[in-house]
Amino acid sequence: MKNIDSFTHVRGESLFVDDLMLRQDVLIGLCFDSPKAHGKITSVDYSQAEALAGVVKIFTYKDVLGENQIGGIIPDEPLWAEDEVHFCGQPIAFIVAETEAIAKKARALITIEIEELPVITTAKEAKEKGSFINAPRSFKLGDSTSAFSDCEYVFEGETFSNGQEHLYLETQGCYAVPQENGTIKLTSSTQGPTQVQKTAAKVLGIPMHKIEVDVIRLGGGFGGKEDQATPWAVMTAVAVQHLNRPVKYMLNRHDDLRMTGKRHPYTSFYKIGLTKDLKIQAFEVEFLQNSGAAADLSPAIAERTLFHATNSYFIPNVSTTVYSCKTNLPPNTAFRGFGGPQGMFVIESAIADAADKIGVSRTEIQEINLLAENDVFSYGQIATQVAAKNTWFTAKETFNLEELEQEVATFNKENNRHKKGISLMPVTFGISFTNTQMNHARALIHIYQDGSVGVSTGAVEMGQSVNTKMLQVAQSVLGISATKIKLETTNTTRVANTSPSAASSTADLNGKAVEMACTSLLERLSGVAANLLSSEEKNITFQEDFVCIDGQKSTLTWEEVITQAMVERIALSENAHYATPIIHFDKTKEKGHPFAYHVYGTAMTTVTVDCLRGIYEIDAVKIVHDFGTSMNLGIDIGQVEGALAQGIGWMTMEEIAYNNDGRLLSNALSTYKVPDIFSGPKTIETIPLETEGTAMAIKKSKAVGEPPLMYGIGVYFAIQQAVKEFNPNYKLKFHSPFTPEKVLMGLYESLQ
Ligand code: LUZ
Ligand code: MOS
Repeated sequence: MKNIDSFTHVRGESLFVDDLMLRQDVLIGLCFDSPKAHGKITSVDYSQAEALAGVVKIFTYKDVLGENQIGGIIPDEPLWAEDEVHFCGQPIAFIVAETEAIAKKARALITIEIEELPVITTAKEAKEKGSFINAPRSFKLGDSTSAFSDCEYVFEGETFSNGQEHLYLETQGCYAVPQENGTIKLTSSTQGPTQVQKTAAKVLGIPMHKIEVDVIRLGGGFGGKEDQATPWAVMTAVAVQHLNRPVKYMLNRHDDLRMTGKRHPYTSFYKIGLTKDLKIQAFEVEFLQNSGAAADLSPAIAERTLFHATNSYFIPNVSTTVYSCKTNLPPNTAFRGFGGPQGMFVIESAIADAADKIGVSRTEIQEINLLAENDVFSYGQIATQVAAKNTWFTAKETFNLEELEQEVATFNKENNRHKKGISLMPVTFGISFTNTQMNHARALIHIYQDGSVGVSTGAVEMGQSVNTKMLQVAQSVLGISATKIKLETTNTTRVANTSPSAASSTADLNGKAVEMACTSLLERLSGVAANLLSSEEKNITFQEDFVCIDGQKSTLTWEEVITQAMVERIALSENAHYATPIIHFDKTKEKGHPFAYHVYGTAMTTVTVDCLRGIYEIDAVKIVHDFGTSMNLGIDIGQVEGALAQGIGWMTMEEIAYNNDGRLLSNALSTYKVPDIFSGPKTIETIPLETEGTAMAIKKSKAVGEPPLMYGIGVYFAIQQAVKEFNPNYKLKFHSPFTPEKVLMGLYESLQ
């Protein structure tokens, strides 16, 4: 089935926040944010701005009737700064005016005095100064300290992976409209409608039932709208509470880039120990996460880093610790992979380091240590239905690795201007919110009396095609044609208390709820149909809009059964709740079974480096991916390709830069480069591994959103290998992104 949004997307008819019909009395909001990264606000003068014709009101923390607090995991973030600022771009006030032009003019008229305090921009410096968000977390397996003494090889090193801008096509924004009796309807571009509702209610000091959040779809989220869609929505809500007029706020790209957090940069220190036959016996890492100025989702992201610190490898002795370091950057936040990629980059770096120093190939070490059935992860979960080796060896064979290595060796011997590198990148990614209590969802299904069906869930459509998958689930259970089913907007008055659409789990959680609700409806309708056909209820199914007896199509239609159900006063609506079984985690022991299952895969990457200019091309990325039994291979392969491109961008060209004063330098698309059609791989090939799948996944079709992002890490090591081919004196560095400048430096460092 095609993505059900494709028709309106290509015609430009799909609706986003900015497409909504506005009420005539709408006002426009705009944030005034801190020009300094850290300091005490000594004075702010709004008088000139307030005097400007068309400015209706300028809101500050003083206008908050509830709590001036938007922190989720830790309550450490004000909606609007009070007497201190902690990052450049921190919201201080919210200008509401008749037009955007007036609001902008007003913003320029606000003057502020800040007594500056010392600015920390790096995690290392924060650690030195003891500036943390919360206490560190550690996972332990075996005894790494003693295991190192039995190792033939022990290597230590440092890695850095930079942040990443989400660059959703649709920027953050919200349209807030007063309803009656103090109720406010927010149409928000959020992955977490309930989070917006809950936070708005708290800040406004009103019950949650007075806030209705509606989400049509997002023009991309990638984690950037899991937590950070909230402040803008809450600001518009506060304004509506005071003014009783609709207020709209869409951030322009500059404001969005400056004010929102990104993927967390990590500085990490590793120690890896191997036996003579290259078995990794011990692995220790200290992760320094650059969390920014407030917690946001950092503690949860730090946790996912620990969960993925050994990637697809079994290591018997592991000790990992993560520090969430408080700095004066915008609070960093969820980004596809959620700390997992940062963890995996370190183990892959450690392996590359070891291989280089021992004088063996990286793939040899990787292959010997791949995870096998019943191996234990450092957090106590036993690996089952493991496909690490299966995807690895299938990739090697299907893509003729040996032959390719020969070709590349020959190429490198014959060419000096260009060098090629190859890498294999295995990925093992845990599926479920690591916070067990978030793993639940609901669906509400209405069958209308004409036989058409409306499906509501907590799933937010953000381009990942979750609505198409929900439709497929409903269709397959009910046995009716797709045209009879409509996916409704995600709305907190229809489906309440939702978890954000995140953690790759949205289709699983919401899909299971749709499946349950449809199954209940089907049971009722089978009874109605059985009566009409004087048949046994257990022999009744529906297929392609007709009732079947013992699998034989009858002439009785879906619509006729619905008509009869109405006559018999049978309920044609159903609500279902799904909570992932089995999973649990004990944070006091840091052990448990946090993931419903894992997704596996292996990518093989070939690159060509131009050794004169330092630029490179990605010849091909070929992937064997474990989809389980994919319910929509077109959509799933699309997810693999998109995630891969995003992972490659993170590893190669997307370079976030803040200056020492904490000001974002890469604040536009002229200074922040993302992959385009020219810089992407020349070839991407994705082969589904034939596996049975798991009953924990919806229709045995495994979660696909995040895992493939980490295939992009392979590109880093392929480039590194090519640089080393040209310059044997190059000392391996693990400092991403591997930009052409860094490649060029590497090509010519210490070169005689
Ligand atoms: N969000 C979250 C996530 O709140 N918890 C998670 O475990 C997670 N994992 C991936 C992406 N978003
Ligand atoms: Mo996310 S990183 O919002 O799944």
